[in-house]
Amino acid sequence: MSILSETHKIVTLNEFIINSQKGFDFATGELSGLLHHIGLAAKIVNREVNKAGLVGILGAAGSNNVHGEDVQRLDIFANLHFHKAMRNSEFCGGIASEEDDDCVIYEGERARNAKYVVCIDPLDGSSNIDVNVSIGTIFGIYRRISPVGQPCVEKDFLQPGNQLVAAGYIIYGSSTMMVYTTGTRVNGFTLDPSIGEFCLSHPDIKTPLQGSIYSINESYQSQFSDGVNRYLAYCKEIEPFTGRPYNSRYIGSMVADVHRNLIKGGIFAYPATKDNPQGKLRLLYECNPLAFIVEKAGGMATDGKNRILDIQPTNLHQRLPTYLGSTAMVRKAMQFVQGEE
Ligand code: AHM
Ligand code: MG
Repeated sequence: MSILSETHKIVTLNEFIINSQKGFDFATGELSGLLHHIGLAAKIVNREVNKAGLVGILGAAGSNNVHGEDVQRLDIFANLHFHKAMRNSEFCGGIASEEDDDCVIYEGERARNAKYVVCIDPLDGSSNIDVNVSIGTIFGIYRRISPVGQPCVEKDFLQPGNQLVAAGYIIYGSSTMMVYTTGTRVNGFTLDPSIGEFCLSHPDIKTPLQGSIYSINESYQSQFSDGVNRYLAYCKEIEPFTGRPYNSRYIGSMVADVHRNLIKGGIFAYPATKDNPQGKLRLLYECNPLAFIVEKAGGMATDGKNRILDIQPTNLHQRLPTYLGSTAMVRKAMQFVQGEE
């Protein structure tokens, strides 16, 4: 007779979402429904990302494929499918997406009565999309502030990250993972393609206080401030007691860089440059959701001075300098950026 150990029980994303909801007496299931639909869209996008290498066979973006269908760019495809998923969930009043100039407000009674709005970068890491390097989806979910019963408005999306109800990312990499938090623990689920389910693989992720990886595009060195350049020199100094020199790792897909550092410990930075005084990354759908996750895993996220999650957005696509990851490393970087080192 063999006994199946409790520890080997497979927990799927949907089972996990439903079980988590049971912990809240007044939960209506709407947030659970949203998360379920995000997981569904992620699987559809994952299927398409996996086919990206077959472009020569299936047809390049912008052309017709052998079936006479339009071949879409993957980022447009991802945007469309996350829109579809959110609209079909009936729990989302609208989306602010990197792919759309304005927020998209859904019509109809269910959308007017929906409690939540979503900020999303449907497919981040555009330079890596066509070359088989990890890319990702980033999302943040807010409770709307406009009255339920009316269409959502732009100010529903312009909330500081400290108001996030849930945030997460999907990484399409050597395996596909969804990592999310509803404000307590950060949990990671790996897609098992053989059964088509995300399965709990990384429960209660905690990021190390101190790591040994720094992730930054050093080719902008001539455009960084003196403080940032002094910090880069510090990362490369030989100082065995503090684990330096740190390892340089930069994929150019924020989700992949942040995910690796979250697990192993490290700092990810995209500072201001002379050409882009606000950096490159977008507050609403890149920085805030990842800052929320990093903080909930025990890390820290700042623009060099202020906590990212406390910044009041004024514009859907606003950018900001970003430093996030292991708390001790981010603190040190801030000292350099602020000229204290
Ligand atoms: P994107 O939204 O056009 O994909 O740009 C965001 C990406 C991030 O994932 C990544 O960290 C950064 O851009 C890389 O930019 P750079 O090539 O300037 O280093
Ligand atoms: Mg992006």
